[in-house]
Amino acid sequence: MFSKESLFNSRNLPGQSSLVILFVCFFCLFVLVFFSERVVPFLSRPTLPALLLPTGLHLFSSNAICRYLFEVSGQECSEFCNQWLEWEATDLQLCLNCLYIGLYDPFCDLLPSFLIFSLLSLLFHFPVSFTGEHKSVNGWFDRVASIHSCLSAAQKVLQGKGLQGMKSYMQRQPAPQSSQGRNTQPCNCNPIEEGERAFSEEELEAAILNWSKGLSTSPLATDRQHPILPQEGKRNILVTSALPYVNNVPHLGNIIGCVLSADVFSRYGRLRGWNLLFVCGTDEYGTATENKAREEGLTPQLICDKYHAVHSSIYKWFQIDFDFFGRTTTEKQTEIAQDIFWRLHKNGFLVEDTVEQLRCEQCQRFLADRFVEGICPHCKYPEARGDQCDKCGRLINAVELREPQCKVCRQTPVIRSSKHLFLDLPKLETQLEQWLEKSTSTGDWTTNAKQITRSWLRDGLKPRCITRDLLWGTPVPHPDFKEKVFYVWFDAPIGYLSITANYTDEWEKWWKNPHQVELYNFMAKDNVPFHSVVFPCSLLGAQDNYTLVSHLVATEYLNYEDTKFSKSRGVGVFGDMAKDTGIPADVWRFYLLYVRPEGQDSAFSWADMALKNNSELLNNLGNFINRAGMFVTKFFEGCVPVMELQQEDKKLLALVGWELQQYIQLMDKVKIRDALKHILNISRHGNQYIQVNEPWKNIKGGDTERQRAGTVTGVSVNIACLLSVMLMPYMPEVSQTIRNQLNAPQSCVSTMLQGNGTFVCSLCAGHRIGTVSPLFQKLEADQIEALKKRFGGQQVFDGDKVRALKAQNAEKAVITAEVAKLLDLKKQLALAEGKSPEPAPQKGKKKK
Ligand code: B3M
Ligand code: ZN
Repeated sequence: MFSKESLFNSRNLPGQSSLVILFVCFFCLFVLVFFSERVVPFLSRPTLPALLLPTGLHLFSSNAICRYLFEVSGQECSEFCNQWLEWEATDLQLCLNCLYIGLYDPFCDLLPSFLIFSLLSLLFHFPVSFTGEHKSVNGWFDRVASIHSCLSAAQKVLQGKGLQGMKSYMQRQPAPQSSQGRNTQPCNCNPIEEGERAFSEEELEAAILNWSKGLSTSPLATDRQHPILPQEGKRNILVTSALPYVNNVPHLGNIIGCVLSADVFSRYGRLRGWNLLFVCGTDEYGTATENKAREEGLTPQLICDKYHAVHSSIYKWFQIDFDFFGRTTTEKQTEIAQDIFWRLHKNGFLVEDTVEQLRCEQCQRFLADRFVEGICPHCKYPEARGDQCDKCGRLINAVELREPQCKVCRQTPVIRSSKHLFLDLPKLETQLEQWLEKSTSTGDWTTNAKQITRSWLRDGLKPRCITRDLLWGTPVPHPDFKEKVFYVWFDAPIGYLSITANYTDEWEKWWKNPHQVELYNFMAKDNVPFHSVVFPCSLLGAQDNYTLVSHLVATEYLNYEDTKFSKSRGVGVFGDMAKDTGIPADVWRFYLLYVRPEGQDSAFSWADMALKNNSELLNNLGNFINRAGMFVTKFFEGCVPVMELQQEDKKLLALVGWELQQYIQLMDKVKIRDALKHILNISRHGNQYIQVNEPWKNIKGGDTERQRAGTVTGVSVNIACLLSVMLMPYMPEVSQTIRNQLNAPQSCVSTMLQGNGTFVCSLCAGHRIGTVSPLFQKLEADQIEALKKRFGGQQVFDGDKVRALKAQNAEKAVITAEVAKLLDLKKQLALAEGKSPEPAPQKGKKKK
């Protein structure tokens, strides 16, 4: 699969000889772009490189040209060279398209040159120096480097950060598509081409036929009746979002990866008329919760109660429309998890083994990996953790630590053997593979989900320990393991079932009904193996006709600016902070979905969010909808005028209809980010249409002109109505506001998203619209700068947060926790600077 990352992947960096080939490709491209000013046959503009052959034929593809040049120079095009040419055609070109979109405005004519220049300098590690027969390239480099627009573009893209800058820049660009053809994959790459799409007479006729169908009379999907249960003859869809850990406030990356993506898909599915249930809840067991409880001086149950409420309110603010948001610490969880356990036991899929662990006698507990510290057996670093050393980075088995200490009471733990139960994955492997083969080939699994799963299987499955020596967990019911609880990753996915059971007693109709139910699991990629291998094995081994995942939808990672989100460093925007920014939830949703890490990592950036808000929401979408409504209000006393469609209007109907169909195809495949671009395309077409037809001028003219103004206004306001429908999954509040403003009939929602998508005239002549007002607000540069400062992570570093908490009379435990984090950070900083990590002695306190 194509990935922008591949360009920067060191494995893909060419060796010396292939660099020459690569260089030839670029160089040909450059030469041809710059020296073929003439317009050649089949082209309307001199924009493509082309080579005129002695036979009079033209070669357009730089790839073909390279092969040709090889040919005429008498050189063999080796297998290796072919590989590089193929890479150029499949990966590099897509990358260039991406860059092209981002840079397309500022210095259009210099772009090809700049692209070659920057790519070469990156690949060859600038400054470049060629010798021998390629020496003249040096001069070209120098010349391009001195062109002002190239330099400023380089600055814009690379921001002085070299490769890293290029990478972050590309992450912010829209995902490339593999083809631009209308009948193949949809593409949103090239804004110039959009208006030029040609439609056949039949296509135009079909568009008008759809338009004149009007709204369907079929009853629209009314309010949901709970409990929602599978129905015969319907598409029964069960949607889950990975269960967020209760002890953390989710950050934007967590939100887009799980609940928000699942929410958009669920809302869309309901509009499509599918019988859909969307469940989620907090994942509450495990060491992390026990830890947090100790930190805050509360019981684990109270911690769960407190943070479950925090999660609920964050998701409510983000308008995540769960059918049920539960939790894993319930009786149903115990009941179902223990039932699955006994079934696995009875069916012979559990094995026993002895494990050596550290135990603190004083605290009376086994020390999970992060509760013990000691000297690293490899590098002697004194503060290595039980699972890993932060200095040398090596993985450690806790029992290998020298001079281990319990992190809570500082006593020396002892080594104890303890019996544990393991899920016998090797024994289930064949069954698993058979099921995977079917599920991945018939369902919509994201590429990363398939890859990760494949790599787990390739390495061979090993038995996995499903028990832990902890207090806070679902108890293991087996008498020989009385003191133990289930490991969180055995327990948590069972949460999907128990949460559904807390929603309805008839939960088995969803979860033991593989023939009637399609299960969609939404998650970030780090959760994939548990959902594609471990949990399915639990269910397969339990042999009770469980519903297994049909579509595993995993996102890549969302970065924060150029770094990672980090709770401990206070870097990034967390769910509870988003509302304090004053930016509406729908705008947050829009931007997160716009940069959804779909197919590749992406980045949240404040500047980019402001840009997308101001350009896409305000100037494009909002502007179009507002103008359409205002024309009706101002020129036609609030009533939709009579429309007499001309050829140009018909073309627009066809074009809008086509965008709608792309949207539906993509959404059906859970390509949420790609589908969003088609909504924005529609309003772009709409703006262009208004711009060209100038209804504000025509309205002042004679009858014909006035009629034209009416048609353009009527068509536009109908497009606005369609947009409100398409926006529903993404921006539910804005969508509703638009329909209120247009006084749109409810049935427009169900009509337009049925089948392949039909753009119908839903606001007919004479329809009275409501009061129109602007939908979006500009995000100002200073506002964004202030927000960026606030969330950049500095607040923890400089102690602001601690001071602020003290000023607010925060709970002592909260302040203590923050102080601890601050000290820890200072220590890390000192270490990073090569200083002694010892914190400065504090007044009146003795160090232990
Ligand atoms: N709580 C991990 C996570 O939030 C875990 C997911 C459970 S899904 C069953 O990344
Ligand atoms: Zn202890």
